[in-house]
Amino acid sequence: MLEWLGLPVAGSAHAAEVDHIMVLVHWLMLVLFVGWGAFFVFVLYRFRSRRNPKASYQGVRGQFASVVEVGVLVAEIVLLAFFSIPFWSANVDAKPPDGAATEVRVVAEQFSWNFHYPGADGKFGRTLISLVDSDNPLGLDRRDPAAKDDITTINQLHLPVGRTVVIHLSSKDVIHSLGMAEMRVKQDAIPGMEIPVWFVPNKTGQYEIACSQLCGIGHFRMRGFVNIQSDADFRNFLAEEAKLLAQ
Ligand SMILES: [Cu+2]
Repeated sequence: MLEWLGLPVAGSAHAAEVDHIMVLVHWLMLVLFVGWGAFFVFVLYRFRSRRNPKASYQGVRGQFASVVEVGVLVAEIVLLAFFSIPFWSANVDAKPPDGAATEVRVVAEQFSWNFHYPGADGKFGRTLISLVDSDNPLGLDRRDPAAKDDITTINQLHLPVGRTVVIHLSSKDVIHSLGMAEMRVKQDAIPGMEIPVWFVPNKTGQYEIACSQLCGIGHFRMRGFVNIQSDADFRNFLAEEAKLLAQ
């Protein structure tokens, strides 16, 4: 089944588990599709007007339909209770503590992705709405000592491979959604909220970031890239950005 789904490369540590749940859901849906489809065709034939000139107001008799309904319900409860909920608590709720991972702020806006790295001091500098303009889309206040070494990029997210990443996701305007199919990550960005998203990328390469909520007229061009790099390449990227900043 997994090969038939045509999923993108599995690029994060939890990807296999997501794919497994997707396979199970698709099996259930396939059985339902074939089952209900066959039942529909049967009903068309069995209750054709030639054989039933007068409509039956009683409809189907017998317990078969209820038994099938209960079977579907049980399958759905099993999927939820034994797969989805344990997955959620292990991979979404169990966020690693701040400071134990590579941290990035991701701020969505119509129609681009702003990335904010804390720099060498590991502290995110202050941001102010009053400082937001086209040169400073995050409104970063460089007078704040913690902001002096902060690195910002637009539409290019760089992350080291094999290390836990914690993204602090928010939005400047409307609801967007950070969709990184290869990372098996999708999380809405909601103005006024900072939502943590964490994962461990495990394949180097460049992958697409697509906004996954229709967020306005330019939604189609709200496209970024996540670059999963070796440790050395990631450190080079930070060093180069720091050099640009110093100039
Ligand atoms: Cu968007």
